[in-house]
Amino acid sequence: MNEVSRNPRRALSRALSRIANADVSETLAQQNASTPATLSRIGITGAPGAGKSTLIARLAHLRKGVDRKIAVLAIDPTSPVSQGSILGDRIRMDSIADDPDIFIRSIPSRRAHDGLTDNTADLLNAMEGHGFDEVILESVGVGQAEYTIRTLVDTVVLVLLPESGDAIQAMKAGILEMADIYVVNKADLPGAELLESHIQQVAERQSRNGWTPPVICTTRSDPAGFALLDKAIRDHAHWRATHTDETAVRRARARYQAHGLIARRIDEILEDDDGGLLDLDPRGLFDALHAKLKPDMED
Ligand SMILES: Nc1nc2c(ncn2[C@@H]2O[C@H](COP(=O)(O)OP(=O)(O)OP(=O)(O)O)[C@@H](O)[C@H]2O)c(=O)[nH]1
Ligand SMILES: [Mg+2]
Repeated sequence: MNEVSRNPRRALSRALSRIANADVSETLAQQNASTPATLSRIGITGAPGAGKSTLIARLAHLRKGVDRKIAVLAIDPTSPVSQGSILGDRIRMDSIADDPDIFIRSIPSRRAHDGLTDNTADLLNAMEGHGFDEVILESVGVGQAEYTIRTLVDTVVLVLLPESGDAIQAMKAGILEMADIYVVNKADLPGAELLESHIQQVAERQSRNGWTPPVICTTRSDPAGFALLDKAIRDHAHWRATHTDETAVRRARARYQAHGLIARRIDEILEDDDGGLLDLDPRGLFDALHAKLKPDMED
C-alpha cells in the first residue's frame, strides 16, 4: 500500500510542505496539470489578530456537511524560526482540528514579503483532487497580499476590527475595494456599530453588476453572525456563477503564477551570481538573465 492510500491526510500534508519549500525547478517538476480546478476557494484576510482563525473554525464547521469536506490553509506570517504559529492555529482551531470532514494546515509565509508564501497558487492547486469541496485560505492582509488573494480565490472576505483604525488603514491601501464580503469581527467590543455603518457606506459605493458587498457583524460567542456569513458566501457563489468570466479568471491566475515563478527565478540566478551580472548595463543584464532563465530540471 502506498502512503496516499494508507494515510491520505498525512500524504497531502507532506505534499504541501514540499510545495511550500520548493525552489523554481522543483515547483515546475511538481506541476500536476491533469487535475481540473473544481474546488471553490474562499479567502479570509485581515490584520494580524483580527480573529480570522477563530472565525474560520466556526465557519468551516457550518460549511461542512454530509459528503461535503472542507480544507483550511492558513498562511502564517510568524517567524520560520519559532514556528510557534503552527501550534497557535491548532489551538485556536482546536474545535475542528480532529474533525474528519475538515483538513487544516498552517504554512509559514517564510520568504515572501506580502504575508503569503511564494507558492500560494501551487498550494491551492495541490488541494484539488483530494475529495474536498472547498478550501478556505487564511492570510494576513499586508501590502500586496490582497491583490494576490483577489486573483487566487473566488470570494474575498475582509475581517475588520472595531477601534483598531483598521478600516482607515485598509482604505488608504485601497484594500477595501478588494472585498466581496466585509466582516466586523469581535462585535462585542466597543465601536462595532460605528464601524459597521461606516463600512456599509463604503460597500454601497462598491455595488456593481448586482452585487453589493454585505457587511456582517460576528462575535465568537454568537452563532447567528457566522450563519449570516455562511449565507453571504453562498449568495456570492450564486452571483459569481452568472457574472464571472471563468476563462479570464483562469488566465489571471496563470499570469500571476508565471510572474511569481519568473521573479523567483531571477532572484535565484542573482543569488548564485558573484555580483558580476549586476554590473552589466540593463540590456546586458536582461540578455544574461534570459539565457539562464530556464532552471536545470531533472526529467
Ligand atoms: N473579544 C473578542 N475576541 C476574540 C473574538 N474572536 C477571537 N478573539 C480573540 O482574538 C485573538 C486573535 O484571534 P485569532 O483567531 O487568532 O486571530 P487571527 O486573525 O487568526 O490572528 P493571526 O493569525 O495571528 O493574524 C485571540 O485571543 C482570540 O481569542 C471575538 O469575537 N471577540
Ligand atoms: Mg490566524
